[in-house]
Amino acid sequence: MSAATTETRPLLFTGAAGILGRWLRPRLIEAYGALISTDIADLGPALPGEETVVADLADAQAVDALVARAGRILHFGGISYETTFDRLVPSNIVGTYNVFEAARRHGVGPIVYASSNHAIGFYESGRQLDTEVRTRPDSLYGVTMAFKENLASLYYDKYGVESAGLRIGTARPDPIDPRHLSTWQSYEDLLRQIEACFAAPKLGRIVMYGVSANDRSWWSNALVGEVDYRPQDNAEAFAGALIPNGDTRDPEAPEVKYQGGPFVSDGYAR
Ligand code: 15L
Repeated sequence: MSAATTETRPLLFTGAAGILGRWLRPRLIEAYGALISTDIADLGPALPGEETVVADLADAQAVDALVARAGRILHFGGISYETTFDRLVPSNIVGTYNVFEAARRHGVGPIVYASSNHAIGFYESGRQLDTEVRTRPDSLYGVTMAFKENLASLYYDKYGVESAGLRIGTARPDPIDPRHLSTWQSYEDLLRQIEACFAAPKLGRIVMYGVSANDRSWWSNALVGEVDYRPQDNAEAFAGALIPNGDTRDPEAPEVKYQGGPFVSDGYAR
């Protein structure tokens, strides 16, 4: 699809009924004009400039019909927490396959998609990671995020579908836990990163960390030259309130020792 078509057709946004989705929708309309928002859950009233479609990402035909009308895709749909493999497969694995396969078939792209820090959550806290490290999932959910990254890699190398995977840390209004001093990404920075990805002349099959400019960040996007993401927020502003007496957590507790925090300790049995 030509760059002009990419920009004149609506942006397709999956996962639009989620917490991040609801915050992003009006801002995406402001940035990109027309938006098709989809989710398996109720999307609420459509905003001016928005079309809402309730659809299951595991339904290949429904996804195909949505992608066929889109210019580019923001794929945030799926389960964003640890649960059973049976539940994760249709939502995160089949759903992501359906999005990429429809994009390939219709020549739609690029795709910016949510991966997660839980794809690398078994690295130790404090270890500095660049975007070339191998995945180290901390949960079945994290495995599905690594799957997305691998699928995106295949779809670029074999078919030329361009994408950017965001290994989102902790996207929320404010950091509320000592771990978030490293992992936090403000909503505004997440939007800046999405916009920077869509503005890049070429994405290839990049993966980036979704993180603000935190003094205590473990993650670097320095190797990703394609995207001009300049985060403006820094969790350090909350350090005095969160750890007034310094970090008193047990450094050997798995949720402290490893980057993935509670996703690591959930079921940890070593
Ligand atoms: C995630 O991937 C989750 O979707 C989110 O709810 C947080 O738990 C976040 O990671 C985190 O690691 O803080």
